[in-house]
Amino acid sequence: MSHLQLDYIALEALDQWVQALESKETQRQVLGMTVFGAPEVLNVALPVGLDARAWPRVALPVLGHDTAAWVEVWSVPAGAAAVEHGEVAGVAYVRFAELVFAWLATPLLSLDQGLEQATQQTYDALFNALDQLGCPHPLRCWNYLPDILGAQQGEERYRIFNVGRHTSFLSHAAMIERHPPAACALGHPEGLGGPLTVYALASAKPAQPIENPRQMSAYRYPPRYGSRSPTFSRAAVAPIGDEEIAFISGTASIVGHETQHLNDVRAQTHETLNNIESLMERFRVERPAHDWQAADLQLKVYVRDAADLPLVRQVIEQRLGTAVPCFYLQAVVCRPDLLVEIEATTARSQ
Ligand code: 3EB
Repeated sequence: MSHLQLDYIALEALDQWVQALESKETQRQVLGMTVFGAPEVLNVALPVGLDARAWPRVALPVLGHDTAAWVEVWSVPAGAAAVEHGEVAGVAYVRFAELVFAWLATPLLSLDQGLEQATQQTYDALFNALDQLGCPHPLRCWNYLPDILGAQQGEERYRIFNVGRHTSFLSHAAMIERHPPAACALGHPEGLGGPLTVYALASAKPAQPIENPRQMSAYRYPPRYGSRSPTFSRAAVAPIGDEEIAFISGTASIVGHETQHLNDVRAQTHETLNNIESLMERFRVERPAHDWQAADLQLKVYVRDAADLPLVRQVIEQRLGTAVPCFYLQAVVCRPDLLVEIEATTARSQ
């Protein structure tokens, strides 16, 4: 039985699905979940027992599937002990053995409120909470913010976010041992808002970062992408229980540091998959005990324009087949010329 498992469940099926998950036969329990859907579903009550924890809810529309929301569910075995949940310094968490799912949503009262400071405070709070919980190693961070490409005092908001995040990472450099986690940073589509939402998986044991030889490491990007570089690794492999789990960061059509295939969503999807395949090759070299294959991934795909979904899906199915679980959301990628971004993990059920 896999130690950490990821499933995407349609909101309407969540109640029954969780009951089956917790049944005698399956004996698993929810470590954490995040709801992704159109804004009107984000206030919907979740099944009793799950609702109390105020899980992160992110206003990104579901694409290509007849559900109001995808619920991203991380689960762990129930056998050894029950998960423990609580809050430290404004950060909500669920802990199980050496693993923590933690989240916080920082309200941005107006779009010109100091995003840099809000981001820095969010990450400071997260890092301090993880440290107090004895799981100081973030494996994977997810970031969602409104109007990511908008400008504030002449500066792009994603770049302002990067300054705040960078500052916080620097002041916790000893804790994270200069290995940034795998990550992604996405914006709500135009007209949709929300707080700055950050959630993370963290561990008592550090992950090994994996970089992609086809891409410059993001933490080395030249200043033309902002005064402070984005702090994330292209991928990370984490020892969890007796398994190794791969977390592939948001991956896009970037070679070196430059966007490829302007205005060509089909070619951008191919290039993104080239980058993911290249990372899988690095996994095979650096962690040869495991046979890392793209077919074992499950994908969360962010498409900027809903109308591009059929082309993106066609390329993914052509390259990886139809058996790879694939979940599509509409989101704004953090460069205006990027049309698609794909994140992936190997934490699959079965
Ligand atoms: C890139 O490769 C595309 O800022 O955390 C991908 C993954 C991207 C994570 C982040 C940004 C982030 O630069 C964007």
